[in-house]
Amino acid sequence: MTRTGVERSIDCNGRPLQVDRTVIMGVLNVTPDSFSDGGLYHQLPDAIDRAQEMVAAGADIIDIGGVSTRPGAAPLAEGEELSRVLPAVEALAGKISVPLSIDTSSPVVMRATVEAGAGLINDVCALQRPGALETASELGVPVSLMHMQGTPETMQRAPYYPDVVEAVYHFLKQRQTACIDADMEVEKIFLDPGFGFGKNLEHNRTLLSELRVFTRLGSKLLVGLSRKTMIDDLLGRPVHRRSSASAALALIAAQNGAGVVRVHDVGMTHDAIRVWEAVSRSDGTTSQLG
Ligand code: 7PJ
Repeated sequence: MTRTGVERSIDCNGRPLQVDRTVIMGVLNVTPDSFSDGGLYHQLPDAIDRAQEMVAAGADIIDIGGVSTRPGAAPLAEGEELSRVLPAVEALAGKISVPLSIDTSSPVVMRATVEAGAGLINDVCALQRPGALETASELGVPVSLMHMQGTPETMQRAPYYPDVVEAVYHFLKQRQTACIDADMEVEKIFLDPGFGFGKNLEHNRTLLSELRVFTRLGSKLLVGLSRKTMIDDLLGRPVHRRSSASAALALIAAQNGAGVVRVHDVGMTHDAIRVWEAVSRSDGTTSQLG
């Protein structure tokens, strides 16, 4: 049962993604140098186990990334990126039931992974690399466009905005328009303010509290706050002790209009969000969460 009684889903390369409730996107890093899980899932069997564990815990989609975008990270050659992510996509496409998302900015990686079964392109560069927009449009899968100020190498040096909400809104609108002009459907575009990507604590706090403003753009919002430095700024927590705060931030984001939350701690986030959804049903009934 859903609030409207009608199931709404979008097609992700043959797999449906149900979007009439908050979508929980589980993060699968296949990088040897991830800041949040330190290369734990770099080996293929470990990556497969981790993805299956996240699906069992309630993930609606798995986001596979092969490039570290942590502050200060250097760019990576396309071939190296592909050799990390393609085996994971190939292995998982046949093994898990939920759609796979690919966290990449490279058109070569987009094409190879979508051909191998990936169903969503999550690009932290918002399809600005040469050829990325055309490739994504041709592949026809949903896309996520993220705002970033600078590059991962430089973005946290001294982020500055006259008005952070205005700057991010303007950028997302412009990238959304570019996608629509390239024949993409607005329902297949997700927009992401890019927490921590060239933003200080005050910028992140403002974007989170004003998040609902971005829903005016008419696309679903995707938000990643999980285990980010913002939590260290607020509570003084090393990365392995940021789970509860991450679940709280995901819930706040969902309550402020996020349609998709990108998280590492799937079980905790799933329970927090599904309980909120169940008790806030507009028809006044509660449902069994199961
Ligand atoms: C994000 C992402 C995010 C989207 C990363 C990390 C760094 N993709 N990829 N949004 N973050 N769309 O997980 O902390 O916030 S990598």
